[in-house]
Amino acid sequence: MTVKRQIPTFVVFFVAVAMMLGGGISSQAQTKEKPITLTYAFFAPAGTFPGKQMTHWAEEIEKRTDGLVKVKTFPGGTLLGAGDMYDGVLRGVADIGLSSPSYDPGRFPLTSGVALPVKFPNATVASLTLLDIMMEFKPAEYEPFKIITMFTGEPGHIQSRKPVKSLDDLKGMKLRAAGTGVPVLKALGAAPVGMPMPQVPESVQTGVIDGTMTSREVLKDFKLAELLRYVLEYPTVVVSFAAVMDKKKWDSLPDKVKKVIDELSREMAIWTGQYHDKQNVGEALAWSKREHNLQIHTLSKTDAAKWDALLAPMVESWKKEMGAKGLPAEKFIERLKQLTDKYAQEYK
Ligand code: DTR
Repeated sequence: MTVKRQIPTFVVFFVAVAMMLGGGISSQAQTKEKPITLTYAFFAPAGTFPGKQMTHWAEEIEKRTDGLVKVKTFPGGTLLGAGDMYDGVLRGVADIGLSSPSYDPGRFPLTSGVALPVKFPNATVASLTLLDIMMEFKPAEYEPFKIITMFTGEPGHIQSRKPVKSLDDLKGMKLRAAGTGVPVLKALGAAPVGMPMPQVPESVQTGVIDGTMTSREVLKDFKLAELLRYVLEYPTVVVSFAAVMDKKKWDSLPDKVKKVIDELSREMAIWTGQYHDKQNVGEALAWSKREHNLQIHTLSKTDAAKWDALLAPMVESWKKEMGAKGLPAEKFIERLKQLTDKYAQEYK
């Protein structure tokens, strides 16, 4: 009997000690924060400028949170592609997704206003204008998302298999653009096809398209200069990029992590614009001339004015179309111009 009673006492004692120790350890573990891992998906390769932006962001986040946040990047469409990126983020396939709202102007109507022919001088000015205007207007199209950052490339240029020197050369030419660039090509008389960037190299190779209209670094970064030997020096419209997170995921993050992400938002727009404007495009053009004898044609002033006149009505018809949807189109364009002028002074 006594033995029987002694054993439970012993057990009780050890259990009590274990609980105290365990309690101590677990309260220590509570003060030491649990690491957070964020997954970040992008549809194109890591070596392209939006991909470099993603890597840079991941490194900065890890550094600025003292390693509390780790970012796992998935470039090249390994987790999500251009078409399913934003829905994939909402489904929780990736925590953050980087894609191009310009591929789907129906879903991102107000963002499409940044892709009008408004003559941005470079990618940095367009990127800051895009980010600021979205922060100010807070359009419903981003309702389920937290915007991590936004940026654009330089205004698109026509890059083609055969030289384009006039509207006649352009007539009926099968040129690819992001969705928002399609009306531009149509107004100039080409036969436009809307298509995400990763499909372009194969479509050029198989002759589905005769060229593309986008930022010129793709000549090197997607090796397009092998087949597209001609560039027209006539800057058209930009393509926008948005990296977003699901809002519920965002709400679950600690305040200090949110603060780091928020402070990086604008920095990334500038960093990406500057890298693209000052290095990326120039290197691609030099490489394309050296390796593939790239030819650049410039429009005469009179012709450029003629082309401008063909594109000008797009702004008014966009305003009408968006106004009819109840969007603040007038104010948007007015503000877009103010911001462009402001940043053009700063980033030449
Ligand atoms: N969104 C592209 C623009 C583009 C230009 N360079 C890259 C690099 C990686 C992905 C996309 C792009 C367009 O469709 O024109």
